[in-house]
Amino acid sequence: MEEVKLLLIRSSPFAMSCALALRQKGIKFEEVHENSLPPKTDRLLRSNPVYKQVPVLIHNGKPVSQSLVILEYIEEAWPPSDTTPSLLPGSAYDRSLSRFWADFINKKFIETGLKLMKRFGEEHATARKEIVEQFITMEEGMRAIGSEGPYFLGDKMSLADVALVPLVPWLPSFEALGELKFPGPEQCGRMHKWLDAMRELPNVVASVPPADWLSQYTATLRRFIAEPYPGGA
Ligand SMILES: N[C@@H](CCC(=O)N[C@@H](CS)C(=O)NCC(=O)O)C(=O)O
Repeated sequence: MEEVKLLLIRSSPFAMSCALALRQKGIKFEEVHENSLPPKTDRLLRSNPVYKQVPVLIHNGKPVSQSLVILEYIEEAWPPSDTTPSLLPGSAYDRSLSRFWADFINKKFIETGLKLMKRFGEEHATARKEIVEQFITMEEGMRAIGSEGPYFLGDKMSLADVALVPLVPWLPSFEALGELKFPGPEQCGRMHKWLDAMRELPNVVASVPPADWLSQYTATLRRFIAEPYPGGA
């Protein structure tokens, strides 16, 4: 009997991607909620001693960390079969595209979005500008691939979609934290088609928190980051 646990915090975009990948593969797993504020648990420090961050996948007692590594691990540990879908497209070139966009989303887009919550001043102003540019870059990327969608590369979900799924609940938070508005369907039709399709999927709904809850949480956390000890010395 396999034992699969995912260490996460509910707001973590990277954890949402791992949870969706597990659900797409049909793998039963336990969600283990870590502290969203210090202190970190011994369990987290032991299982991810290098980065000390969530998400961590623990498969039969063995920890795997860094969400892109976890996603690749899930694809390899539960390989495609008649009953298990692949998270990668069929051709080597399309697989490279899916990995390329998953990497861009993970290292650029989501990290820029998190700066809207954590950073102030010039860094915040730069992030506000960059995140809108990156949204448009993804629209252009989808159009260059040339498929109708609704997924990033076409009619099947792949790593690029799994990496981007945190945008489903985080979009209103990014807009509020950055005091910005992403381009609408008239300018970014493929991105909005993607968002509309992803919002309807039961595995997505199960893997992301409600957008309203997240907006309140991120606004509170930003206030806390700005002034960790209100009224304190
Ligand atoms: N590159 C990592 C990023 C993970 C990450 O930033 N995790 C955040 C939550 S979203 C975290 O654990 N932050 C707590 C900390 O860094 O102390 C990945 O893709 O897994």
